[in-house]
Amino acid sequence: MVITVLSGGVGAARLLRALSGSLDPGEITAVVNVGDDLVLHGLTICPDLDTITYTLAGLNNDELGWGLAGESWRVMGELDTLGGESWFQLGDRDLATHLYRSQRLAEGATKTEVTAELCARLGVRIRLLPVTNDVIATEFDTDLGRLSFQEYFVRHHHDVVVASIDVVGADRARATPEVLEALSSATRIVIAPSNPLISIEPILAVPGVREILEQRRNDVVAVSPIVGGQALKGPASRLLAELGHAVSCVGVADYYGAIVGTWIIDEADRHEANDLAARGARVVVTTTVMAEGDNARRLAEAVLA
Ligand code: FO1
Repeated sequence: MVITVLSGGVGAARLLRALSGSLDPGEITAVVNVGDDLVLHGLTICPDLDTITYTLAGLNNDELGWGLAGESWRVMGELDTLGGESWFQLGDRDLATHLYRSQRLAEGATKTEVTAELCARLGVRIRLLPVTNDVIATEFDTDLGRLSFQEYFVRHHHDVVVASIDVVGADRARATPEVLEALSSATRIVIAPSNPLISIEPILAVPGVREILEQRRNDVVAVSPIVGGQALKGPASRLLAELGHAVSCVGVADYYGAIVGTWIIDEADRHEANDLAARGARVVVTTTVMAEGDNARRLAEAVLA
């Protein structure tokens, strides 16, 4: 079985790690969101790619949920002294990744190539593919005006009212040939339990991606990011509500539209199974909270079953 997983950050990283316990990592590809990417201090930073890379390499900082374990912050301290921008924290170890990536991009390498190089160096065997090598940027219209992704997420702690979200540049972006091939040839396409509006949407918004999922709906399995009527982490619940969607598995299913053949939902949301089935999807009920005990393995088995 060859599987391709549409992936945001932490939730996707945990699912990929669980899947690699049940399947040869060489048979797993992650198509990763790059709408959160930013250029800061002249460096290109790719948070979702790095969260997945570090998690699969066993180097992730579990306390923070981003960055590297055993991190130190001396460069940020100096930058702060100099009056530089220090609201987006880049650890000393993490900075090496951004330096390496930025230098390679300046030499003409693509994001896809740099990602493969970083994964090879860190021993990550799952193939990580940025959805596009073009620049796309998720932006928010808020009650504080237009905000970039990380201004919204980190600087304002996603604590502002959002009127709309745009993935700037997505309509002109080209999915890489590797991404189109991974989606077309996979036995199964999985949508990770990442934020539908800000992690999965920037992937679906790149021309060609949604169309493949529509055509292959029977082979698409989505893991619900909603458990017990709310998102486990981050602003998904609040954003769904603010943008007029139900905060439920059905709300996410209606947002995605006709691209999901099978929904995997948590026991806590079992009462939604009939409504999901009425939308033409098969429904599998299991325990989806991967931070707890044996659940990650059980979830991986459900995805692969
Ligand atoms: N998240 C924070 O809450 N504060 C930070 O200072 C921060 C820095 C950071 C640096 C590198 C990186 O790869 C991720 C970082 N994140 C930080 C996480 C990131 O903002 C979000 O988790 C993702 O973009 C959302 O998926």
